[in-house]
Amino acid sequence: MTESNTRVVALAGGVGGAKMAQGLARVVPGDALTVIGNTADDFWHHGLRICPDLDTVMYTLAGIANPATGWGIANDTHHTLDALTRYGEAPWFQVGDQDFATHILRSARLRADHSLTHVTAALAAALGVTARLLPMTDDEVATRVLTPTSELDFQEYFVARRQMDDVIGISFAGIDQACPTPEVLAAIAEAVAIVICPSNPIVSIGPILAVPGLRDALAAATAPVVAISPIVGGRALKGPADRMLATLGHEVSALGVARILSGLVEVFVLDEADADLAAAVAALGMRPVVTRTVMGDATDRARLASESLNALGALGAPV
Ligand code: FO1
Repeated sequence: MTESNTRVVALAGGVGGAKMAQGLARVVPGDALTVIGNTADDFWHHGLRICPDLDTVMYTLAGIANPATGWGIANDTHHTLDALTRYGEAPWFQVGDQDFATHILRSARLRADHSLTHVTAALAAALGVTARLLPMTDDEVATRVLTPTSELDFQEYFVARRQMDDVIGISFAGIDQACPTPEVLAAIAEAVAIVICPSNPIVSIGPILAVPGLRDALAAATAPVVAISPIVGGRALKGPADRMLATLGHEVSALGVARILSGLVEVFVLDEADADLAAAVAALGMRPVVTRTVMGDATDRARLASESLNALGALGAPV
């Protein structure tokens, strides 16, 4: 179906990134696909290190993600959360019992001085994931959300307060000291195609690009870059990206996303609903590709993946 030496790197956030990664995994065999995941949503909770975006991608690639939410594990139970609640803990962050196992093992191994890269690879392999899943960095980075009244931890904003606050600023604590891993740099250097998944450009792709050296590595890569818009018809398919773009002063459209990524991207994929923006995208120096970007089932995800890669000429023959 594809050339055996096709090495594809995808930058991904949570649910949208995971769907795209699943599509890519259908057309790029085994470890020829590397997914670099956002870790700035990660946090410590009940003494455990939780990595929501890495886990969302991992569970999706393993075929065990909860289809209703996109995150967590399908048919998981919540006995542990219920027991924690009995002890007086507020159950604002819904971790299922099987999901807890992931966080318990990851935390134990991190405390035993394994790197997040190493731990993630082991967990993903145990779940049968053949694509390589890499955290953007092994260092702790934390997205902080500035609202008109306070500064919030990311999950406090996203989950506990249900994204109700206006976001007037975003920062990534720890980012200046964070290093891209050798694995991330090697994957980018060796790639034949780089895909920026349809994830929130501010808080999912933003932190990945903010890791010192990572943007330069992408610019220096020989592989062309394709980005897929997470905004369709002026609205985010999932999550608060549209409202965030607005309150941070960006245009709330696929063109607004293209502007954020300009200088980094050769091909920009936008939805048929936004075909009228193609000329403005082209004026930014990117080749626009107009197609159906709303991903339904696995076949749909694979179609969008192969169209995106074909637009870069990354696949030997159309798939
Ligand atoms: N998102 C929610 O909206 N509510 C939750 O209770 C929740 C729990 C959760 C547990 C594990 C996990 O890996 C992800 C979880 N998410 C939850 C999703 C996640 O926090 C966000 O979607 C991402 O951080 C944004 O990409």
